Amino acid sequence: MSSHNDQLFKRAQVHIPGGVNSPVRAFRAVGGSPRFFTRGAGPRAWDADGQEYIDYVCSWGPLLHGHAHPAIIEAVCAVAAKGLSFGAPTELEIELAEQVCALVPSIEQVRLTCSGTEATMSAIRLARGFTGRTNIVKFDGCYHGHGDSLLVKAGSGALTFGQPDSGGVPADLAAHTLVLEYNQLDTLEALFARVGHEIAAVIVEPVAGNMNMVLPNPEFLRRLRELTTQHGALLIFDEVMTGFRVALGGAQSLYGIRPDLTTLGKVMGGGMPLAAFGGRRDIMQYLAPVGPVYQAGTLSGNPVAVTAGLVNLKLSMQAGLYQRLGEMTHAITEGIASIGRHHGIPLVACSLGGMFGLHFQEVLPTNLKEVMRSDTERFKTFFHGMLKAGVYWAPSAFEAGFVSSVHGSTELDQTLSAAETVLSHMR
Ligand code: HOZ
Repeated sequence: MSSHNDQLFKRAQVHIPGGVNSPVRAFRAVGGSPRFFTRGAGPRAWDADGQEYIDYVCSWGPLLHGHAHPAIIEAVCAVAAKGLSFGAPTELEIELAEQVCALVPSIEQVRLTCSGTEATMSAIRLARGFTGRTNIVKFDGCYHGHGDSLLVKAGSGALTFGQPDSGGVPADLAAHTLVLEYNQLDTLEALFARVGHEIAAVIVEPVAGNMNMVLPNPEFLRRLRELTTQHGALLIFDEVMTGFRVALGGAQSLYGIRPDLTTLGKVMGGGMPLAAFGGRRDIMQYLAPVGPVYQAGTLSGNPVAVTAGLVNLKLSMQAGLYQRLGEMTHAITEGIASIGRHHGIPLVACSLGGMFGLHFQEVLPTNLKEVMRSDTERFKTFFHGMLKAGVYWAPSAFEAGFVSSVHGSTELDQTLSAAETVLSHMR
């Protein structure tokens, strides 16, 4: 007899392309039916068959304090009762803008959007408008949402499905996106020496999280800052994934780099559709209504989403939170990797704050080419074994994982014991 998940997946495919509203969710990279979730609480979530999972996807990052945190739910319900949307300003947006600027000092002004994609595509338009230049630089395997200019050699779902260059993106437009290898200095230097004066912006995930997780070489980030400054190009840090997740001040606070523009999302919205882009005041002043670069949104700054974000950030400011989160994430991921190696399976892990990568190979990759050496067949076996044991992992070898502040020692023990069972049978 097929499960409720199977039945729902079959039904979903009739009226929704692929049965999902975002491709990676379809489980195509791992096979089987996606889990249709019915509820979540803290570090756990339950599917349509009533199966319980420890959740390491955390809605792909936003749930820094787990599912349905009581403080967030209470605040969201209270504000929702007063009206869902006005299409006009509210005081809540000012509070969130003040909070974001205080926590991320490179952001002097900020504009709220509904998704990370909107934030990155708006940041690119703003950079082009500000500099009067057209070309942008991105890195192979970095994903910056699905805006046309950015779906070139993209990571995440585009990579999972082997289509890093999407159909429907005009070749003329893609030609203005120059792609380099992540963490590689010589090609970066050479490109800037050749056409630095034509580059509007370099956009980068300061910690890559859409080709699994890849740590930056600090020198790579430092040189990016120097070269962009020297050539009058803008440096955009895409911190949609890393913002308020690897540290309260984002990856830029850990690596000591001040980008010109930053994009944020995920944790900033606490699970609601909310994102932002912001940065230097002189650049942000190019935005309409004060400047010539247009950008808008009916639901931008939505009061319910902003409230969820405000409470999520407030919870994130508890003393010692990122220290504890980092230790827990490290214990879980290093624990799994060492179990793998103990059983003769090449497995390495990296983590920062509540974000992690697990690669089925001997050494930590530093760019996409190296990421591609991972054993995706082993990942599939691991994924399904863990799923069966009640541990929910991202259904792709090319996604990062996430731990919340409410994952505790019970989740650690249960996860490691599941990993022992799964990995010991995988040789
Ligand atoms: N591309 C997203 C993760 N990097 C997946 C979003 C989703 O399916 O919700």
